[in-house]
Amino acid sequence: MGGGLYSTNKKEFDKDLDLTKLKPYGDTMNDGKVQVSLTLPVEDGDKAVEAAKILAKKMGLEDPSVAYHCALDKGFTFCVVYGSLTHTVDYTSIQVQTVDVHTMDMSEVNEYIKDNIKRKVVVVGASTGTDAHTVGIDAIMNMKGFAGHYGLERYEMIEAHNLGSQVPNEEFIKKAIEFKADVLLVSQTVTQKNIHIQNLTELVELLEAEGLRDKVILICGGPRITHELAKELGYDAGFGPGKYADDVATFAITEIVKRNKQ
Ligand code: B12
Repeated sequence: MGGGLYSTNKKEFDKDLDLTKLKPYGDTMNDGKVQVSLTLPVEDGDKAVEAAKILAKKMGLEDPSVAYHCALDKGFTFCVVYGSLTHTVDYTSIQVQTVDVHTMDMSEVNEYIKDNIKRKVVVVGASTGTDAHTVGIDAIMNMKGFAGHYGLERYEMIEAHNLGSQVPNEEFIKKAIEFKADVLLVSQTVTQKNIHIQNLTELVELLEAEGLRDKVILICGGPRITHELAKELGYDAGFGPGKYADDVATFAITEIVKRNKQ
């Protein structure tokens, strides 16, 4: 699309691009092509396929076709539907809240801490409440890290304590006090019935009641956590997919230094 073979045609391609009426791109500009997967709780067959197409039309897909379908189990059909989206979005009007810092790598983080904080930074993390998912918090904290980014345990100037999963908020706070945490990391993966909001809110309330909220950098993360949601819930920052230990470490240590200067 952007380069290589197609680069000489880029101007032609972009000719019809109107960012106030942005549509998905499949093969040609503004064709709106999308692929959606869904599971219907009915037997696999022609009726299920037709139902998927009708639903796709209701979603705003023109000329939907079911590219693939199969029985997931008795009474459950998985469908991949392909079609052209009729809706558009005004890209120019979109505002997003993101963590606005230039991410330092591991050695830069260590140097920054040595120069500006002059002692190890203590980080305590957990997947809290009933949430049993550990892969997210491990990706951020474990020595080996994730996707080529070492975890916080690897950082010379960070003392990292990963408490694992299903840690009740009260226990999490107890450990934060015991380890004299500078930074608290909370992972929330399950969002059914907004359980993550409940859990995250309860932690803020408990920290406030203990008089600890202002003494720590409070960060949450998970597949459906955005920075905007985190701020709304009283956190200093929120990180979702595609964010790693270096992003979190950079935010936390620059925030500690900023606060100490105030
Ligand atoms: C593995 C897995 C499990 C494993 C977990 C094992 C383990 N030790 O973690 C097991 C089988 C135990 C499990 C159980 C359940 N699971 Co599950 N699980 C998954 C699965 C397949 C992968 C999750 C994962 O590991 N992702 C990889 C990590 C690296 O990604 P990540 O968490 O997003 O982390 C990144 C960022 O979000 C961020 N991040 C994450 N945390 C933090 C924290 C901080 C502080 C920061 C800064 C950043 C950060 O950094 C990471 C790296 O970029 C997902 C489906 C999927 N494909 O995503 C379902 C999924 C999460 N599970 C789901 C469900 C429903 C459950 C169960 C409730 C099922 C059930 N009915 O029993 C139980 C819940 C049990 C419980 N009490 O929590 C749903 C959640 C739906 C929802 N919206 O709530 C999913 C989405 C599956 C689905 N499509 O329905 N699950």
